[in-house]
Amino acid sequence: MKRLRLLRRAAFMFLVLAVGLAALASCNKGGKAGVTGSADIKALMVARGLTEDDVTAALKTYTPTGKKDEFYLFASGGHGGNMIVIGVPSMRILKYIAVFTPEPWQGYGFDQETRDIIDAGSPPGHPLGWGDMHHPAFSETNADYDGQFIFANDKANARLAVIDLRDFACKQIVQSGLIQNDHGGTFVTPNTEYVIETSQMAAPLGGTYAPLSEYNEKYRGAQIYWKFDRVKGRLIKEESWAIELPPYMQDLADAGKGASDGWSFCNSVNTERAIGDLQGGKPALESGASQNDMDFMHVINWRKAEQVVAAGKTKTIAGLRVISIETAVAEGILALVPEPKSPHGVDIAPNGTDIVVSGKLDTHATVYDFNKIKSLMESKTYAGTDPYGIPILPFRDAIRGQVELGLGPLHTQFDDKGFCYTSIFLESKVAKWSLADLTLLDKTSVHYNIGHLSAAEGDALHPKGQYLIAMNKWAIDRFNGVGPLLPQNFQLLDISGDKMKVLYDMPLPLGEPHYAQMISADKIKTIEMYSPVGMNPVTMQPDPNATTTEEKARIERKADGVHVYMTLVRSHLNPDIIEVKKGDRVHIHATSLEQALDATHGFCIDMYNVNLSIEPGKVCNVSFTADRAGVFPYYCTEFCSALHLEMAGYLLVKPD
Ligand code: CUK
Ligand code: CUA
Repeated sequence: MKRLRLLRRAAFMFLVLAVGLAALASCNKGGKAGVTGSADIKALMVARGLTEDDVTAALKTYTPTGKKDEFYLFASGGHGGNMIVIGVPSMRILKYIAVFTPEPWQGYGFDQETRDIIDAGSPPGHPLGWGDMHHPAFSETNADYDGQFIFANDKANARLAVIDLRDFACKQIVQSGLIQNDHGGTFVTPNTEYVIETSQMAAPLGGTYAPLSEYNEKYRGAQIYWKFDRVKGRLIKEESWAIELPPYMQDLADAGKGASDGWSFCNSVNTERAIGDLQGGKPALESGASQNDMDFMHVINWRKAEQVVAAGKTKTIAGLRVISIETAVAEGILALVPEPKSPHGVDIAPNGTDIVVSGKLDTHATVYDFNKIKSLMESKTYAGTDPYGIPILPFRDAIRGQVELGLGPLHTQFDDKGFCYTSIFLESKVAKWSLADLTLLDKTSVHYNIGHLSAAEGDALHPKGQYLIAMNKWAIDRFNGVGPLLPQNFQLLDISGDKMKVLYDMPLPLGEPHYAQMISADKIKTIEMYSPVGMNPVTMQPDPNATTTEEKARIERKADGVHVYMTLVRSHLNPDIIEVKKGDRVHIHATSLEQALDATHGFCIDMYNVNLSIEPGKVCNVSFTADRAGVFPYYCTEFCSALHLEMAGYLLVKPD
């Protein structure tokens, strides 16, 4: 590993040199005879107003044509509902992965299979058109990213998505029916046994009604442990379960690793159980929820909870097995630890024992010691219980120490050298500090209002260091104006030296990313096409409606309508004429016969909202009712060949 890094460093230095030399060469071409390259670079720097720091940053990020990035960054797309894939250090956008929101380029939400994915996570009869993606999480093996899957939550509709990293496509969306929105998710256990989802706003479990006057008695939070079947690549609700939590506002969570494997940790705010009611003359939620000096971290022994579930000590709500608070207390699997003022992030350090919590209204990061928490629970050393009978551990005995970082610390990431990086929201800064001595080492400004940050594999067992992305909420003055709705600003920081250095600004104009995870590029093994021809991209199995050779292309009239078995290959669609009667149900089964890299075809029918993306070897199925008579051209939407414009045909809908 070290060797590889050295080699990479050497390659990088060579690249820096090569870029420098190339720059010199090109400068010299136009320059006067005898003028040195460095003089020309100086002139360029003056002309563009660049400092030496700028040029160094450029050399560290510039990625010439054909060269690839060292890392992938997978960022949540916030209320854009999609995931954004970015190459690091170039900060080039590689893909938007459609997840909770239909996306026409990928045909996502337009063919039957992907429409079914979105609908499967929608409440019955209420198809959802968007989601609010917050926290992506890679699948893990032994607490390190394995590059097979990535999960993400939809805070608005309490949904989880499964994305397969073979083809960068969403394969499943689930909704539990237990909770009404989620925030503490997704987090995976060290071998992806479970994907964890936690509610934010308390509500009666199972989606039933109770007035707010019964908030303390009837409203509840919950943490759901979704069982992941890695072979099938699916979350299995029947094998999943949840643990009921008090009506505090559960916030971020993290799964233990190493020494703390088998445990999970979840922050909360609003232990005051405020409900707002401004019209009723009560304080707003923001102030009602900020009265207590301490809120609570929930500590859950999920390995033991699993046994409680197996022993049948659960109640079933919305088809999910739920451990009640009483059972959790009786079984000793749930405890609370006080946390200073309105905590937000909870992050388990690579050593598995340090738990870093930052309070939005506190200036410190607090480092809890898992071993202390565990022995306090084992010896039943409590400072009291909360109104629901949950034991509260003594704060001072549970922590290893605190480090003063600044105003509004939020989230923490780790590197490969024992350093921590915490986002400081109110100061718009990143703080670097030593985990061993709890000392602040460096602070650098970012622009502006940083939320999450993401270091290379920075929440895994073996972080990679080197790069960090500051995910800034506000861009303010960084870019050319685009009207009142500004992009977010991702800033790339070099964290390989003693001092952090901002290298690059990247505007992100699609939703509001919250968290992102960065993975070594060599861990991602994508397929180049669907093979053999006729694959269903959702099941990754041969599609029963595939048309694997052009000879089999045909139109069949069946009891349920007209079935068109279509093939696409450069540069024609077969059949290229489809004749139906007004009112016919039409089913198109389109197969790409291509097996060439990047030879994607699209398929659309004008005026019928039919739009597919048919990558090499893929099958798409779409059904619609031909309810308007007329002549409707159809065509391939991807410029696939010189005769792409001729890749077209007619749908003729005869009037009755
Ligand atoms: S939350 Cu957005 S800044 Cu949803 Cu992870 Cu902290
Ligand atoms: Cu196929 Cu254009």
